[in-house]
Amino acid sequence: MKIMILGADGYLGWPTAVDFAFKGHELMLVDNYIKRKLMSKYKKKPLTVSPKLDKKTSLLNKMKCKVSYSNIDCSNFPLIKNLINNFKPDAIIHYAELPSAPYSMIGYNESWKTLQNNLQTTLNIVWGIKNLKKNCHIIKLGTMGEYGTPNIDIEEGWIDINHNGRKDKFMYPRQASSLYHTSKIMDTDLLWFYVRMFDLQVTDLMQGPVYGILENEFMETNNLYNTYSYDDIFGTVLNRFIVQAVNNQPLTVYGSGNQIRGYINIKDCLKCIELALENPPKNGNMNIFNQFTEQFSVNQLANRIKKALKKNKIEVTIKKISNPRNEKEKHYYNAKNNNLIKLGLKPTLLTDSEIIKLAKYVIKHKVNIDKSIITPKTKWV
Ligand code: USQ
Repeated sequence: MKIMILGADGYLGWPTAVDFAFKGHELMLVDNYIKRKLMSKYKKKPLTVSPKLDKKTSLLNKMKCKVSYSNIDCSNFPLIKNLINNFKPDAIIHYAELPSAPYSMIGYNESWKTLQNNLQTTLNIVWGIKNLKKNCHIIKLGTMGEYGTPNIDIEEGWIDINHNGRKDKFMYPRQASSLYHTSKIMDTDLLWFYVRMFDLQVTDLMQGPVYGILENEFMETNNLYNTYSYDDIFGTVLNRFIVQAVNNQPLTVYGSGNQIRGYINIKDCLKCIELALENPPKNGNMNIFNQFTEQFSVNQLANRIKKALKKNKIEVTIKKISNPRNEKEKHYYNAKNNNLIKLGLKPTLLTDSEIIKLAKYVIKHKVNIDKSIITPKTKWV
């Protein structure tokens, strides 16, 4: 297939590109390095820095993969429209969004940048493929955070409602707890509107926090690991906890630690993208899949890491700190995730050996850890 990957330099974009390139797809990778620029603006560094896409694509092409790249801003309509017109993709994987809840809560400029970048890019993709190719499947990364933490079970995208004796199917209610997550709700709405209006094919993947590093020979041999962030703005909880554990710092549990989320290993995340690609909806339909494999609280997560690393003689301490976020700390949480499993996903669970494997990767790069970028500084209110 001809596939465009938007946001191809990122934590998920780059491993997706490697995975699909070796599976024989023809790829157009797109990134304007906004995440690298923001990380440098806020003085944050990932655990390892990989080269930019020019170097990475030339290494892939040496392996007989068919990959090109373009350094453009997807929120610029003429640029993305031209690229789509020239490449004529069968599918677009849309990761080109600012993905950080803390970043979106820093202040007015950051909240606007998140909204502007994320929504404008989604809108541009819709209009970019509208006249060109109705059968271009848009696979969009959404988030479990769109649903928030409701006091009822979380369905996969849709819910049947009986009201005053009548019945209809609606999008499951959404109620996020950061501006970033709210931008993803708006994205979903935008796509669903255009699916109905323009007969598009869209899959929206409601993903929980991802963790890990893709184990891949090509990436390991050439030192082209995906960007593993552990700082307070761009790092997510599990990856942060592993760095803190390896660096002998206490795991920073926010508030009571009873916040429950659905987690997924990066390996499974790539498999989900592949399953979404192989199972497009019919035109005028939207697939919504919940993309996580297991759910647990922050406390359970911290304790699992502590227990697993003890086996490797790493003594982990856990410290509850005042929650910088405005989120429910005690809540019901029961989210469904049957769709991707029905399509063939075999979950990789967070076993002791997965934790130890990840810790070994972090130990290998321990000299790069910057202790000063871990403590949370952005407060929601
Ligand atoms: N948390 C801690 N300690 C930390 C960091 C986080 O207790 O050091 C807590 C947070 O308060 C929150 C939970 O862990 O309750 C998850 O936080 P996170 O930073 O791992 O994830 P979040 O900000 O929700 O966002 C991340 C990604 C985002 C993705 C989302 C999936 O940045 O792009 O959409 O995970 S989900 O959380 O399901 O919405």
